[in-house]
Amino acid sequence: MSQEEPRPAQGNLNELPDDSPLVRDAVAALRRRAQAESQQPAQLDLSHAHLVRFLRARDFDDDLAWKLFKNYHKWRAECPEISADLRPYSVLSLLHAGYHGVLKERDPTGSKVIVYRIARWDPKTFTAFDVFRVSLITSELIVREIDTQRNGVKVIFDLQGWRIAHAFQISPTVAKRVAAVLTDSFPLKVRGIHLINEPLFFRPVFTLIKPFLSEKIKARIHMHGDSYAQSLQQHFPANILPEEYCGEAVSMEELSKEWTEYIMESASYLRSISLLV
Ligand code: VIV
Repeated sequence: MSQEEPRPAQGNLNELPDDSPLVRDAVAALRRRAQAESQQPAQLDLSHAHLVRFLRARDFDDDLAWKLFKNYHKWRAECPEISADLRPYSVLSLLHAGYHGVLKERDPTGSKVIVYRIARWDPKTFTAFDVFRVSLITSELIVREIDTQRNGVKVIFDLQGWRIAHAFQISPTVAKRVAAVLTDSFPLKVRGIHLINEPLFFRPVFTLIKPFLSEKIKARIHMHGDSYAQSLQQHFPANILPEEYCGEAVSMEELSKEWTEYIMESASYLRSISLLV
């Protein structure tokens, strides 16, 4: 521990920049632990940029950050169908169909906001694994931003168009994997999950996922139904929401086009963090 800075209360370490000595010390400690305790340390990314996100996601609690680090690498190794190849080519037409977009503005608490539109997912063409990979790709890109490491993410799922064919894709294995990334297997704080236009027969799918979720995450899930305008705006101001969702910001079409371009520009980074290419 360096002496120059007084140590702030644990949560406040999250306010410190990457080059702060206290942050560097915590990263170095996590690196030593990974080197000492993992089977194949040579294959791990032990860079500052990679390690610091686990610390910020757990407010610099060393033990929780280490647990999250292990869970993340275990999850990725166990789910090759989703995570082995993060190059965007396999999901290109899903991206072009406008399946998701990332809002330009953060919400008032600083969270990054992602909107997914199930109606743009054709379950005959894309499996749940493909669709999941889109979320993983976008998560890997946004987690590089320091404000996202600090303030986490909120997602809005527009479940309009949810059909039996979608529900069939959500096997117990997929449900477990969804629950794992939401709770303790990805270095992003999940600050809110907002479902809109959810049909009645989405319930069974939610029932499948629920037992694997922590109380904390369950409390952050909001179901808004199809007259969502007011209740959604209690969480997100209209000026950051896309026009399709009663907001005043640019359209989903625009957002999803821009985010797709950003994903394509990031293809070589995504390749570099893939496991098998
Ligand atoms: O991927 O922070 C049945 C979040 C999400 C992520 C990932 C990270 C993350 C918030 C999810 C949310 C979406 C990777 C890091 C879990 C991918 C979901 C893929 C499935 C196949 C979509 C089908 C629709 C769901 C409906 C919503 C379920 C909620 C209870 C999340």
